[in-house]
Amino acid sequence: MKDYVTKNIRNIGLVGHGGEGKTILAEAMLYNAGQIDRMGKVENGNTVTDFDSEETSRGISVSLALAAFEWNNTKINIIDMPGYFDMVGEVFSGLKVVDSAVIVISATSGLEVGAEKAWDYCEANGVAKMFFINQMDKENANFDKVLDQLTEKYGTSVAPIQLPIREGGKLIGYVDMLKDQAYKFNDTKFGKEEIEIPDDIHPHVNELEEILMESAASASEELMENTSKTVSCPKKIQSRSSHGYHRGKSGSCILR
Ligand SMILES: Nc1nc2c(ncn2[C@@H]2O[C@H](COP(=O)(O)OP(=O)(O)OP(=O)(O)O)[C@@H](O)[C@H]2O)c(=O)[nH]1
Ligand SMILES: [Mg+2]
Repeated sequence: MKDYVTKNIRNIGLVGHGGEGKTILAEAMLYNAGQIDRMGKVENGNTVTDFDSEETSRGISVSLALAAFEWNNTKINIIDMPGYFDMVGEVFSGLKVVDSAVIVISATSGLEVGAEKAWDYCEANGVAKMFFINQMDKENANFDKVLDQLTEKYGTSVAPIQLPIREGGKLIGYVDMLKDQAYKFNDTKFGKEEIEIPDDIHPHVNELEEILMESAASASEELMENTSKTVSCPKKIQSRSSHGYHRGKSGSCILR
């Protein structure tokens, strides 16, 4: 891999309750970035980050593992950490070296104690965090329920940056809240096409946009002063809310 200057390196930890999909998320990131040709399976013991014999025999992560890929000229170092409590020492070690963390939550089981603990450990270590709501392909996935659980627990510091679009119980695309744009998946590799935001979720998007602005603004005084100017101008939210996320170490967003 080539050399990168510090500003083009990110160290990101994957944390959360056991079995929510951290290792498979790491695998999907590596695949999407072109770092691996095919995605492995935890059950087959052939993923990049679950490789030692205990992990492959038990089907769970036992120790933290590092993987790296390039995305938009930035080197992303991913540290996949175990979710089961017996291995919590690995999480403490991992959080010492990351700048930010993704707390992975299943859209079927919702907010579990392991995710709550991960949030607390990130707070204790001053690590910026975002939630990734995973397993959205499952029939009983319930994004809104998980979002409600998170806002109830963590207030307006949590705001969605992507919303799922489902049709007939299947995930068919998403709304990028920062770009104010909807996408539908298509058959090409990683393929997606731009679509209009569906009518049934349009009011929801407007409502959540305001929460997103408030959340970003609360992480930065400068943004707080400008919030009223930006709410009516969604395209500008992107740079401003990312700025708020990076400035506010406790800022958090929902990715999917
Ligand atoms: N359908 C579906 N299954 C998933 C998804 N993500 C993970 N899984 C499955 O869930 C199981 C657990 O996934 P892992 O990636 O090992 O979960 P983990 O969070 O890394 O688990 P620990 O490291 O042991 O805490 C595996 O059988 C995965 O194939 C998903 O998005 N959809
Ligand atoms: Mg794992």
